[in-house]
Amino acid sequence: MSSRPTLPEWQDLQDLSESDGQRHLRDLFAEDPGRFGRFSGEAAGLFVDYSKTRITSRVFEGLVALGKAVGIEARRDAMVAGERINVTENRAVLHVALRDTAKGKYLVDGVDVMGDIQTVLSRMEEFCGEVHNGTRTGATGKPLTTVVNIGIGGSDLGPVMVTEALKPYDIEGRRTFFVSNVDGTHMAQTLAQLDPETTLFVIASKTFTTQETMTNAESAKAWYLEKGGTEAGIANHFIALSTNEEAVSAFGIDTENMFPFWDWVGGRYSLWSAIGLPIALQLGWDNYRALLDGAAAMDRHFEAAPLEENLPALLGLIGVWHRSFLGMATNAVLPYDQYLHRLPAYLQQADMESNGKGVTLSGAAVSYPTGPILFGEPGTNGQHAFYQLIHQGTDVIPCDFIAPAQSHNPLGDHHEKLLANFLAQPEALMRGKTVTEVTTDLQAEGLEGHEIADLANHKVFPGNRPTVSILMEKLTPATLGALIALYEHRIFTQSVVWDINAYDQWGVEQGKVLAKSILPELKGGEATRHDASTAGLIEKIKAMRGM
Ligand code: G6Q
Repeated sequence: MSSRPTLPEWQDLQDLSESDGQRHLRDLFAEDPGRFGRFSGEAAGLFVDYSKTRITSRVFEGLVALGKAVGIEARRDAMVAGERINVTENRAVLHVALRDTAKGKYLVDGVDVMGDIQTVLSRMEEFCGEVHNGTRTGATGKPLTTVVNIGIGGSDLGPVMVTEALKPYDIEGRRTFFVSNVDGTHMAQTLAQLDPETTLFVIASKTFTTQETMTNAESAKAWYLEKGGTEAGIANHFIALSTNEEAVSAFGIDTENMFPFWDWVGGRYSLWSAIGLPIALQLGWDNYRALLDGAAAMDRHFEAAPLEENLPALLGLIGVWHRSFLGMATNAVLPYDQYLHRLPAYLQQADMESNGKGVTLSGAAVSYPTGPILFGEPGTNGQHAFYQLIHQGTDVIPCDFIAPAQSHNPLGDHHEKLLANFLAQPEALMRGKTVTEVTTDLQAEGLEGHEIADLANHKVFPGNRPTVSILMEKLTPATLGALIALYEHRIFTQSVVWDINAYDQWGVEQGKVLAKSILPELKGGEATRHDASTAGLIEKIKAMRGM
């Protein structure tokens, strides 16, 4: 059993969850005019307001005390020092090294990895330059204007999210497609939009063994050859981003055309490595570099700021408070920016794959809830869909509201309206609406007696629903980098408090194995032992496919 709940700091918070944790935010704001100033902060171009979360001064102090007791700072320093903090895979966790090239040294097993990082970054920069200026072309001499990234999970979601988020920075005339799903529809629909002479396929896979990616890569190669490409032309049209040189060669890509990264870069933390190449190809090197620099600015804040002022650490601690002490099981991420429409999907992986764990670092069962279920959609769309449950449902769902103050598309008063919603929702979720307020409103509408009594309870909003508001001047490569790093370090902080490993993913590995064993059976092979439901479904599918 995990020992965290035996810590006096944990027990103090347990006690506070019954008292301060039950206070209504409306009252806390009324009592303390300084609440906003005290519970907000700024770092790396992001302003973070956490005053509408369910904390009091005592809870804040209790959370910081817990953070110190579990050694957040020491674990952070161990991560940055290249210690093998991913204990179940015996790996260091050094995505911070990829973006802070100015810092000098990052060691793994006493060896400085900065030289390797610089070499790959320089190769990536040179490659982008050559593609952009036309010195690197397709086999027939045409410019490579289209990139198709073939990858899944961590080798897909980051680059997809970033290229969508930073569309205003696109190099004109360039297109990037992402194919992840093994469902042939994804590949077929993409291929239908391509010209083989101008397309560069980027095969992105840390292991270069992932079934979906290898299947899609083989289909892309077959298509290229079928459309008139030659074996020799593969070198012009296929490159690899991977850690597995042998498998890349075996696939038929010259390792000259492979951009490596290292086992200390986790898949879901890899957009800062060679996996980010499609981003740089679409946006240009300077914008990719600015993304890395934005993340590095947040890293510096995380590494230097005391816990009391450390935004990622505080958001992590508040997340633990909501999740483990107040029992809130979910977290909604609500970007009020259409360009951030893939952010929830990206963070879903970052958070749920990292902190969806039930045993401690030493393998003991945890006795408290860990990683929340994360979901989200851009505002204001979500308001017309699932916000109902957030306002009046029986579960309390902490929400992150994210918005840029300035729009890339200042069309009429659209942005003011967007921002008005960005502000109105957290205020309403915090305040709620009492029965007295509802009654007054209904009276003003001319209703009376039983009409009011029939409706009043339905129109009451309990409020006291916690939200964090994250503001930036504008969505730029730098602010996006900082935002992603803010979440990465928040997730890390939570894993330290929960005493779990945020950097392995045995559930994902299990999925990769499971499908492989059923595949031969679907192709007509001998059936192995299954439960009755799985066996029955296999037979049904075969029958439907005329087998
Ligand atoms: C990420 C996970 C997982 C992984 C994919 C793709 O942290 O490990 O999402 O990124 O399964 O793996 P490959 O890059 O090895 O193909």
